[in-house]
Amino acid sequence: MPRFLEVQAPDHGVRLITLYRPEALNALCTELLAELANELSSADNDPQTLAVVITGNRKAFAAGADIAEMAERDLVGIFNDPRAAHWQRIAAFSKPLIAAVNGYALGGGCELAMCADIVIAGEEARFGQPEINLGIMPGAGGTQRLLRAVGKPLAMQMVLTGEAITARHALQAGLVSEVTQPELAVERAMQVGRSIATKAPLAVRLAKEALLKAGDTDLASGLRFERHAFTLLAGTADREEGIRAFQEKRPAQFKGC
Ligand code: DAK
Repeated sequence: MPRFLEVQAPDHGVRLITLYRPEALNALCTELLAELANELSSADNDPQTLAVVITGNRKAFAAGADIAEMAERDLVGIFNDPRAAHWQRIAAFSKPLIAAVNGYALGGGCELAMCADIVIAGEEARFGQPEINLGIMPGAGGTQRLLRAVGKPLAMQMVLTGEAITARHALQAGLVSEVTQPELAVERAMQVGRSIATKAPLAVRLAKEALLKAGDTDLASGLRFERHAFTLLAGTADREEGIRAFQEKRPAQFKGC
């Protein structure tokens, strides 16, 4: 049983994972990160799970890496930091990951939101990379993913000043896809997840992979990947079902094959 997560069984294909370390504003200690990486691996292998929503509480999605834990690590400790492998496993989750963010998403918390494919923010959410105030810099994607999401000027401003931005600013900048009232963020994220869960799982998986390629490859390679992925889907029963259902004017019943 995880100590720092609450996990619900899939609801219409969507598994809800809630970070639960309220006394430290969901600071991402190594154990929490390990539990999250394990939970996502298990969701990846579970055919009943077609998407995952990750959330925190009203005050904090996550206030970053655990500063007390970080203080104990010297250079060699950071060099051999087990958190890096947990972050890699989180980022490698192959199904759609939706973050429902309320409150603080700071440092590693903002980086965790950026590992998600879709981010829904409650209007009181705050996104920031305050590591610079601690004499360090982001270490889990906060320079690379943030710049790709919001562009150079805002990424520079956030990382170099450590100042957080509002949910509305994050929406305008492209860091989040929707802003809701705080109490509706999780339900809206679940709704988006349930919508995705009705689609053909192989098409969803390849579409996610192709979209992620756009962020880390040149256009010609990205287009080549898209073309191959598109072609692969021509061999699936779900493609046949999708087209037939359209022609027969009925909802498609996808099977993931
Ligand atoms: N770590 C540990 N404890 C934290 C914490 C954190 N990041 N954030 C908050 N807490 C704890 C506080 O110490 C306090 O505990 P008690 O004193 O009650 O025991 C409790 O949560 C409530 O916090 P506050 O009393 O401070 O609450 P306030 O409402 O007054 O302020 C705040 C909320 C979010 C503005 C403030 O707590 C704050 O500034 N927190 C720190 C935010 C921060 O600097 N985050 C960045 C951390 S550095 C890497 C991967 C990732 C990273 C690095 C490397 N590798 C794989 C290499 C990431 C680094 C970071 O995220």
